[in-house]
Amino acid sequence: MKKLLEKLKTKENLEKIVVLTGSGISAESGISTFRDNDGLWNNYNIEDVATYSGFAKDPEMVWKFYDQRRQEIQNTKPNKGHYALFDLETHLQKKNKEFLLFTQNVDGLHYMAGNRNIYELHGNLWDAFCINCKKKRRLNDVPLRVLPPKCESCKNLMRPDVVWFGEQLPSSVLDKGFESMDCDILMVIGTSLLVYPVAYFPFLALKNKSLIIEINTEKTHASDYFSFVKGKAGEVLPEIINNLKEIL
Ligand code: BV8
Ligand code: ZN
Repeated sequence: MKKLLEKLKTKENLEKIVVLTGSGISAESGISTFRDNDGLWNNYNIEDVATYSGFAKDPEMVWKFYDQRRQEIQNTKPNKGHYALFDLETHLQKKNKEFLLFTQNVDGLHYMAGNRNIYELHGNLWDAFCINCKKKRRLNDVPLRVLPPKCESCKNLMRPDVVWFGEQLPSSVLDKGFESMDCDILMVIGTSLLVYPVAYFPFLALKNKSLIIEINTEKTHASDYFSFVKGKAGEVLPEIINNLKEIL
């Protein structure tokens, strides 16, 4: 942390701060990550629950998986790591500087913490859309009364509004992500950087000479290229952001 704070002091005219988060930022809110020991992918087979073919084979089972996660998330709230990012966005807005938050998370906790300039790269499990007419719907009932939910207009099957493996990310968020990697600072928080194409983002920022601050409870395959801060997001983010606010 000390080395990072020294480095920050040398930085001037910082105008654009970008953040990329993964499930690790929600861990202290009590939401399971994917690849930690107690992670989701240890208890479920990705093929069965996070691909279109798994959904087509057994929509009810996939809906149970997502409804189970919505029930887990419903009783949680943002943690200090989320609120530190809200604090940063508020501060940068007052200074007329740019702040963009890209998240791989589908839990909606960044919105709950008050952030607004959010790009949900992998969708949001509070929304669903019809596989036939694409009509979208916000899912407010937790748990869902009818599983799997049907489209109110054409009575066809609804699916969770998330990006499954093998599905393209919406070009609106993906293109915005790629173009935003030309920034002064990129903060990479709580992600194993194992899912593509999002895992390319920090390397693009590196090419653009951004300062990359990685916050994680353990080193990832890319940490040696970044300013790595070992720690829980909820514990180290507030201190880093307080120091950032002094120079922004
Ligand atoms: C696509 C959505 C192609 C729903 C998810 C190269 C290019 C393009 C694609 C690929 C490629 N190589 C391989 C692929 C295919 C695939 C892929 O990346 N596979 C991987 C596994 C190798 N990619 C895709 O399929 C993507 N689609 O590119 O389509 C295409 C092109 C043209 C036409 C058609 C298709 C789609 C990927 C999106 C998949 N959907 N989820 C849902 O959530 O259920 S991915 C899933 O992984 C989640 O979204 C999750 O957010 C994401 C990343 O995981 P992390 O967030 O990083 O979580 P993880 O548990 O791994 O790590 C947590 C980290 O936090 C750890 O490092 C831990 O140490 C740390 N931590 C823990 N506690 C804390 C902490 N840190 C700080 N504080 C703490 N307290
Ligand atoms: Zn429909």
